[in-house]
Amino acid sequence: MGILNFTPDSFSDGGKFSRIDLALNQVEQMIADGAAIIDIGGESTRPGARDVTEKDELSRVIPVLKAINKRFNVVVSIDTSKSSVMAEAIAHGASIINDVRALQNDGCLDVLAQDQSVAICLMHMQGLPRTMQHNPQYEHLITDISTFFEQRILACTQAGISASRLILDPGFGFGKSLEQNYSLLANMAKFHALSLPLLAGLSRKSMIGSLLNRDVSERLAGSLATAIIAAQQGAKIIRVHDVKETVDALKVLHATHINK
Ligand code: 9MG
Repeated sequence: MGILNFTPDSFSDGGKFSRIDLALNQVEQMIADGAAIIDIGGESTRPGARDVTEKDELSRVIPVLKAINKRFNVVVSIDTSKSSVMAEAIAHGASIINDVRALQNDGCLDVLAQDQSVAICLMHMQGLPRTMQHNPQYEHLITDISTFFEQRILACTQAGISASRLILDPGFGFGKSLEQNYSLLANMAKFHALSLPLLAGLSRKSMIGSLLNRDVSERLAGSLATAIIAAQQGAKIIRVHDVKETVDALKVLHATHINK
């Protein structure tokens, strides 16, 4: 899964047309590099990030979604927690809804229950982006996150959303300390007990920067290492910025499986 951030700081300048053009070039490159899914986000969920209005998020995400679907035949995922953005995205051909708030916001379950085709990524987050990294606490990291997943799966099925549409993501960096993040990565395979596909998003995250003392522009090697570990733990989707390098690394891993 290649990341396309469409927040104002992600493309340096220009009007809407040139920003969409730049995004399309980036998508074209990610597809050529081997991305099977493009994840478009119009809201920053970085630690400390502030909320975005519905109007702003819609005006960022929908035009680029339409442009991508017009030009490419690729699975598009929309990273949003707003029911109105979900509804519009589905109406314009999104195939996956990637919700870092796991459909807990008002109206999200209903919107996803009305459509039976799109897949849904339910991510775990403790707290909210603005404050989530202020001393996160767990009784038992893996059990607490598993319990959260069970509750959200139940909420989905009770709302009429089939569990077969769900993907689970433990949410690296979302309300987890450095130690908790690495413990989560080491134990990711435990979530297979819930019998749903797993997604891992680790690319360039501060858990890599803090461990290696690397600025965000210097985290490629660390990101590749985490991608491989997540894949070895059975993650089916790896959400990354550096598609070409990650696909190469995953091909090497797969060759060892084929030739075992
Ligand atoms: C939007 N976003 C940022 N980080 C993410 C992660 O780790 N997983 C998912 N599903 N989405 C993310």
